Amino acid sequence: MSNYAVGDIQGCFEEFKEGLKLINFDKSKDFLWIAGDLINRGPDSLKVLNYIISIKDSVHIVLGNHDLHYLNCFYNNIEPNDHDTFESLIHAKKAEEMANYLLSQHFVFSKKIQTKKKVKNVGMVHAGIPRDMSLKKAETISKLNSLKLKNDPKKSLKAIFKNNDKIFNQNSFCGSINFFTRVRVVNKKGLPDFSYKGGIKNITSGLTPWFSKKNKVMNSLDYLVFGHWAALEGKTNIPNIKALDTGCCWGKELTFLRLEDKKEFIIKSKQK
Ligand SMILES: [Mn+2]
Repeated sequence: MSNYAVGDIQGCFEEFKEGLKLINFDKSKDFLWIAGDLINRGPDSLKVLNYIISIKDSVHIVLGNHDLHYLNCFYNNIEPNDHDTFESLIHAKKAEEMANYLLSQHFVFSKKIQTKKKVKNVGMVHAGIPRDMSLKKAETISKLNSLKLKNDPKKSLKAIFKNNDKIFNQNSFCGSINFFTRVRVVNKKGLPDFSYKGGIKNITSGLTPWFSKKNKVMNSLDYLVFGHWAALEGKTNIPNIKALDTGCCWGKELTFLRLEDKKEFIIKSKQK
């Protein structure tokens, strides 16, 4: 039995299937951790989501910004923009069921896994976790957010994308969801600057990657995986925090990581 984490699939079904074959994924005993942004930008969002639902008892998912954007379009009848590639998902026969499946997923997830030497607690988020937020708090907020989303998807999705908080509040529904699903860099106070999308080298002064200072969440975790930030090319320079998005939908790679021994399995992208 193994646990494999995979970065942003973003509708890259062929690469995803090739990866599952390479790791010899067995849904009867393995687990697949999916770090969000399952869909959009790549060519086969519908196939990806259908397949994931077919192995749903063997997957752990956290939602990403693209998943939420899709849900917002679906529930609030918003036209996808020119770069979006989830049209087929919106008009699919089982669209309601698939959207409902996404709505039930986490924002922050953790689980204990058995490695050769000891039991390790591993966490997963799509983008990042505020530096002074404990794991317990992050998971509690994540659960409350999911309940609110499920309870009234129309209204709560509208709220996320409108984000009416006057001052950023990492504990609020909108603030926490935006941090968990969109953060890359933060200012000296640890507050997110959502406009920066480049790599580590060119970060404007006064801003740092969200993970670069001590993160309270790591007091309760041995290891944390996240996606979202393809420009990192898989590197954070921090041994127990791993960036998984290696830009498959941008023509780079799809990375699978076996959590027990940190072995990486890499699939070359078929996208241009
Ligand atoms: Mn993302």
